[in-house]
Amino acid sequence: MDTSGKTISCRAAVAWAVGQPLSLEEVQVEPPRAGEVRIKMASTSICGTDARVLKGWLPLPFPLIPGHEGAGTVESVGPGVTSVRSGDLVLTLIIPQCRECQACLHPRGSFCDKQDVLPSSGLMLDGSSRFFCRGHSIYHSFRASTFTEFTVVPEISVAKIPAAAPLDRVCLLSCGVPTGYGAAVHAAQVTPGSTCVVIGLGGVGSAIILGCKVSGAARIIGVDINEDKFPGARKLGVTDVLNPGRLSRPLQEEIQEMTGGGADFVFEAAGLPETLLAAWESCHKSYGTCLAVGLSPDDSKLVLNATPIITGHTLKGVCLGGYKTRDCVPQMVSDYLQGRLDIDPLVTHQLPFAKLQEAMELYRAGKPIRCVLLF
Ligand code: PAD
Ligand code: ZN
Repeated sequence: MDTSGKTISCRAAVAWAVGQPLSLEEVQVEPPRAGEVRIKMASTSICGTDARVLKGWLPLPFPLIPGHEGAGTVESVGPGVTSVRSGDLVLTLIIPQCRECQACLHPRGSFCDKQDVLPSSGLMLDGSSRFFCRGHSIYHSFRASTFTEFTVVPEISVAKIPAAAPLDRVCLLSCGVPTGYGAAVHAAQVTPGSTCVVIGLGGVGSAIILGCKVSGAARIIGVDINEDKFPGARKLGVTDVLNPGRLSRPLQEEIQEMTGGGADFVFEAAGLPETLLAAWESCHKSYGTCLAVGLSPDDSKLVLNATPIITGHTLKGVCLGGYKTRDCVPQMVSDYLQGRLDIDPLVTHQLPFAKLQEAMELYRAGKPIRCVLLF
């Protein structure tokens, strides 16, 4: 049946309010307007950012359809869309690339002005929503809602990927993997022989490990309060593990001693101000680099001692690996297809979309690195 130009009714997860369980509902998805793309989702995975949205740690308007890490097939496109057409395989992008704004035009800029993360309107670029449920207009999350059989996103938030890409895997390449891998390889430019620390060994932290390893790091210290994450991290390349809950002194003091004065690269991927401070204070004070990758709760503050700032270490924030997303994400999919980037170990769980509640439970229990939901 040709659905283009028509409103589609389908199943989606709606978060009606902060802290409430997700509710599987029948929703109406309007056709894409100018510069928009409607996607039939094939897979999505649960990213730490989604959990933060649902807990109210990020100020998004509710009710909303969560999710942003997804893969699917273009169902139809709105007027003026030229980069994809019906039938193309695509990934949704939490950070768009409009190729027109100051950030996009700058060689090092990646946080496109047309993003909807910080701050979040929950609406498409024209200020309206494409989702309806039981007579209510439903907000989008980051203009990338993926916990739905069909979604509408801006063309600038879509990465076209090769037709051979396995959609049940490459959804990870929509957010978590470029975020972590890019933080190590692209933003930090981890050097061979270096000592790296990764705080938070979830999907993003695991991708950071992949990036450190491929860059030739000699030592990778993995840090997590959940020791169930240690065996998987060791398989990916972590050489030492630390549980801050079992240390008799602050994490930064432990790392300073273990490394004889601080690490070359420290990645924060737990998304808390206290772990970010520990990460900063774990760097070598002269030449270390601290990468802030995790998203701390809205309005949390990072308070640094001002005097030692001058000693030479660097604090750098990085979003989606610092990549220009539409240019770089398809390249990562090609790297995966050609065996240069192995993301398969990161998919530890797979469930049908109908079992989203179970997947959320597994996430809350700290079980998966990534749980992929299949539509
Ligand atoms: P996740 O929940 O899979 O992993 C977080 C890990 O941190 C878990 O293994 C936790 O056990 C661990 N953790 C929690 N508290 C602590 C602590 N005090 N000390 C050490 N470890 C701890 O999430 P994720 O890997 O999907 O995402 C991690 C963060 O990155 C999160 O804040 C998310 O919002 C952020 C993110 N940022 C971007 C970006 O572009 N900057 C993209 C995607 C995710
Ligand atoms: Zn832009």
